[in-house]
Amino acid sequence: MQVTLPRKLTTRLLRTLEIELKVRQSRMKNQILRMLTGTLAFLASGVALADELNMRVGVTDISRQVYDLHMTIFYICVAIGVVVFSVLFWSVFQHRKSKGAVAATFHDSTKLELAWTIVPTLILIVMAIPATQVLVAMYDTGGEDMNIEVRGYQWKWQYEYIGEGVKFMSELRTSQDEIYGRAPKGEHYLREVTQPLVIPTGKKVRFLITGNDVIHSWWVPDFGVKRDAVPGLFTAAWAKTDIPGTYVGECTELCGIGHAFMPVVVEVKEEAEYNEWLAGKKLEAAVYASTIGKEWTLSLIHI
Ligand SMILES: [Cu+2]
Repeated sequence: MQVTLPRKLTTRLLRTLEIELKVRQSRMKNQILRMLTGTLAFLASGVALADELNMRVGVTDISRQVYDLHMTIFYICVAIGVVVFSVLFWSVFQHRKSKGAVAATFHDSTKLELAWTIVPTLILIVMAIPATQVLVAMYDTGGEDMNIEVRGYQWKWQYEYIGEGVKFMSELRTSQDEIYGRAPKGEHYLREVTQPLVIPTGKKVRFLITGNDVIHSWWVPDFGVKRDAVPGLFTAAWAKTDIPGTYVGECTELCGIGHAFMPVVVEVKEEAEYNEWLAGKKLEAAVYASTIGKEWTLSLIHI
């Protein structure tokens, strides 16, 4: 039996259906938009966080090369990850049990074994080329404009400007009260020293690094320099930058109870400013040297 609805009712019904459909479509659109915005926000925050957590670019040519190498290797790893996981998930999905997939029984495939030996070897060779170039540049310590001996002590650094007669200790300046919680921690807590190492801009500075008692490690991330300070051995590193500023690092070889209390602070000054500083230090050294072997009398002390 066929029921014929009155024309008016049919039109109203159709209209209601049309409105309902439009409402649903709009809801779905909103939902998709919300999902897309959410995903984009998630990705953006991920990128911002990754940028914050990523290795710093630094201020020397070497540190920039190290950063570029790090990013190149990172992108290669991401590409490998995408390929491997795509194949993995595709295989799991394509050969699922519900589709009636039956496990293959073959084993040993010479072609496959050759492929997964040769391809990773080639990838490693591709990675080794830029890595070797950076290492060679990093260890090219010749042609320097000046030499500084960096000597690690438990638990401070000594810097000696070779040929200049300037030598001083760089010790932690943070107070014991701050360390033991008897006073609020300052802005530069554990990252401040009595006398920073000072170097000029635009000069290739060679660091001759050694240890006096145990193994320390001299690390300035912004220079791309990190070298063990081993007693009885000198290792060389170098830095050259055009950007004045204060760069902080730390000892990175567990060297005893005060390991956390021997930061490295390097001040890079414009050449004129550096020369002025060096002249002051030389004067200080001359005054100090003049007191050695001097015979002090009571009348002198009274003056
Ligand atoms: Cu140390």
